[in-house]
Amino acid sequence: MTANEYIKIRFGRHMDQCTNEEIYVGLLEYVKDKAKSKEIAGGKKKLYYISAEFLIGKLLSNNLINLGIYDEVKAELEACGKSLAEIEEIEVEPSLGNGGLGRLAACFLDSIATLGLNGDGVGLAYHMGLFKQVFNNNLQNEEPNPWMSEHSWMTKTERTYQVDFGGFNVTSRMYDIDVTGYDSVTTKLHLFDVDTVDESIIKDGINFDKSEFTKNLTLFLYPDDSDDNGRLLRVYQQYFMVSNAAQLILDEAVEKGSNLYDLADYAVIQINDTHPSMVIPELIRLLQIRGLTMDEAIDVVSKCTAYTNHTILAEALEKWPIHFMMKAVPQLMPIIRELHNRIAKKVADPDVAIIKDGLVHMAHMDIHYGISINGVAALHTEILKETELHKFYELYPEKFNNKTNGITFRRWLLYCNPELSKLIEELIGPGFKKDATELKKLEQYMNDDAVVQRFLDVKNTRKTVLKNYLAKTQGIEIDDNSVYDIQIKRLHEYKRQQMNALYVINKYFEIKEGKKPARPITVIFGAKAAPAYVIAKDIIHLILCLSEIIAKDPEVSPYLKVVMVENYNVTLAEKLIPACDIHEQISLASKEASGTSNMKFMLNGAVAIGTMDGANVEMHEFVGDDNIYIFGEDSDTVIKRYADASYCSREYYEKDANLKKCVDFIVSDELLAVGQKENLERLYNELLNKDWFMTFPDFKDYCQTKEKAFADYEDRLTWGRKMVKNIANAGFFSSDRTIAQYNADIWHL
Ligand code: CJB
Repeated sequence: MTANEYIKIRFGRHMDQCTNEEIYVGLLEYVKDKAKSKEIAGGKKKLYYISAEFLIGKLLSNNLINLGIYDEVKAELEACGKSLAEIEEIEVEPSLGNGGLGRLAACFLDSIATLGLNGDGVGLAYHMGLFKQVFNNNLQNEEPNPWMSEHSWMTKTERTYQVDFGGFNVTSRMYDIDVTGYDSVTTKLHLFDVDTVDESIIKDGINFDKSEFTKNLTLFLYPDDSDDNGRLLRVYQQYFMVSNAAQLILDEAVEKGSNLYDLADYAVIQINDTHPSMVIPELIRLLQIRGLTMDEAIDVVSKCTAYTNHTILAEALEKWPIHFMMKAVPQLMPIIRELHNRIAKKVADPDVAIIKDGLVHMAHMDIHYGISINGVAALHTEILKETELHKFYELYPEKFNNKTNGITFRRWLLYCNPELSKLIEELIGPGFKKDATELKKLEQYMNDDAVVQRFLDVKNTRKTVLKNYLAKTQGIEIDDNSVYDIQIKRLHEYKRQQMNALYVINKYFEIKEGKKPARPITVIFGAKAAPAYVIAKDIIHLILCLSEIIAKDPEVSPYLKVVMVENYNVTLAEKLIPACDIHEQISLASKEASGTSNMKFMLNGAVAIGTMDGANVEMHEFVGDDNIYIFGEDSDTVIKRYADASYCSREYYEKDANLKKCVDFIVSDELLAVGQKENLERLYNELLNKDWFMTFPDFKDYCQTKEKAFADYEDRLTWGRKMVKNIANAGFFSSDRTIAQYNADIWHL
C-alpha cells in the first residue's frame, strides 16, 4: 500500500485534500506499520544499551530513508503539491539528550538495527527533555521543552513494573520507539515513565518542587543538582531507569528459557557512562529474590555488564554519598557494601575501592564487576590506561579496550546532505551506503578539477540552504559568500568556546586596525550551557555581546559576523554541518574523549581546525597534515602541566600584549555597554586567575593556524581537494564499524 492509499483509508480523503498535520499523522502511522513488519523474533542473546540520554532527533525522514521509501513518499507528496520539508516541520524534536553521549547512543541504535543485531536501548521518557534555550538580554534562559503529543513515535506498551525507593514506590510503564535499520530489521528503544508525573508543578522557567518525587521523577533530563533534593532526584531517576531495565532483562531472559544461572547467554548490558551503574547491584538484588545466593548472583551479573567511559573529567565520574543512597535506595547499600568488601579483601589500595570517604564510586563498581571497560577514541583509551584508570588497568589489563566512536551515515550524509550523497553516488556508485569504507574510492578524483569543482558547488548550495533556514527560523542574516566557521557542541570550558571568542576579539581589532580579511568570516556557535554552570553561561553572554557590538559596528560588520544559534539541537546540526567550511575542534588536548561532530563535519567536506585530542588524532592520521589544521600543545604536555601544577595564566597574559588586549576587551566599555558587568567580570577574572583549561598557552598558535586556514581557503580548488580527502577518509567513522567492533569484542551476539 502506498502512503497515499494509507492516508485515504485513514482520513477518508486523498492526500491533496488533507492538512499538513493530517499528512504528518498519516505518515507517522504508515511508517509505524511498515516498521512493525520488520520486527524480528531475535536470537537467544540480547544487548541492552542502557543510557540516560538518547538524542534521537526527528524521526520521520530518517525512518523513511531506512525503510527505503523516502523517494517514493517524497514524490507522492510532490504530486499533490506538498513538500516533505514542510511536513517535517510539524514534528517536534524530542530533547532526550544533552550532547555527544546521547547522540552517540542514537547513532548506535541505528547501526545495531542496520547490522541486524538483537539489541534494544533502555532509557527514560523525560516529559520536558533537557530544556529549551532562549536568549534574552544576551543571556541564556531555560524553558521547558515539551515534545510528547497524542500522535507520537512512542507506543504505549502493557509492560509495567513496581519500583521501590526508600519510603515510597511507583508503578512504571514502558513506551517503545521503533528503531528502523537501514534496509534491515526493526529494534526498539524502550523508554520508561510513571503516570504520576505532573507537568503542572513546573513554575517560572524550569523550576519545580524538587521534593515531590512521584510528580517530578521523569519531568526533566539532568534536573538541577546544585542542592540536595536535586542530587537525590538524580539518584531516583537513575535507579528508576535501571530497576526497570533489570526487571525487563530478567523477564525477557526467563521468557526465552533462561534459568537465570545462565543469564549471560541471554543478556549483555552496555552501561553508557556511569548513570546506569546501579544496574549491577539491582540485578544482584533481583536475582537473590528469584532464588540465587549472593555468591551466585554476583557471579552471574559479573559476566553480563560492560562499561563505556566517555570522559576523564572528574565531575562526570559520579560518586554518590552513602547517605543519599541510604535514603533513595536503601535496599542496594548492603549489596554495594558486599561488592566493596570483596574487592577490599583482595586489593588494599583505597584508590580502587568502591566505597571511599563516604562516597560510592560508580565507575569503580563497573570496572570491578564488568567484563569490559572501553574508551571512545584511541588517545582517550590510552589516557585511561596510562593515567586516569591506571591502577585498574594494572589489575585488569584484559578488560580494557578501545572503541573509537562513530556516526550513522544515514542521518549525517544521506538525509542531511542529499546533494553530496547524490554526487558521491554518481562518482563511485551506491555501495558506500552499506559499506562506508568505499568512500575511499573518491580519492581517485582529487586531481580532477572538474569533479573537485562539483564538491565546491555542493558546498555552496548547502551554504545557501543554511542562510535561508537561519533567516526563516531564527531571523538571522548571514552572507553565503563568507567563510562559515562553525563550533557546535555543549558549552564547556574544556571545549574552549572562550578561546574562539578571544579569536573573534582579535579579528575585531585587526579589522579596526585596517587589516581586512580576504573574504568575510561568519563565526557560528551553537551550544547549551548547563543551567547551574555559571562560567559556561558567562561565555554564552560574551559571545552574544560580541555578536551585538560587531553587528552594530559599520567598520567591522562587512567583514566579520558572529552568530549564536538559539536552542542548538539535532535539527539545527543537520542544517549547519553540510554548510560548514571550517569546523572548530579546539578542546584542551586530553580532555575531549572523542568528539563526534568532528566526524560529521569531516563526512560533509568541512576541514577541521583542531588540537591533537580525541578522535581528531585519528582523523589527522587518515588525512595527513595538509588536510587538517592542527595546533596547540599535545596531551602529554597538558597532563604534565596539571601534574606539576605549574600553569599560571597571568604569566601568559603579562607576556603577550596581544593576548592581554583581547582579554581586557571582555571588560571594556564597549562590551559593558551591551552586557552585564557581573558576568563579564566574573569571566575575565576566571581567565586571568585560573584558566583551568589553558586557553592562553594555545592562543597564539590558534590565531596563526586560523589565519593559515583562511588564506588557504582562497585557493578554491586546493581547498576543494582537502574537502574530498576528508570525505574519502571518513568511512572509518561510521557507527556501523564501531558497533561491529563492540559486537566482535564485547557483546558476541
Ligand atoms: N560526553 O556528551 C557527553 N556527556 C558526558 O557527560 C560525558 C561525555 C561526550 O561523549 C561523546 C561520546 O562518547 C564524546 O565524543 C565526547 O568527547 C564526550 O564529551
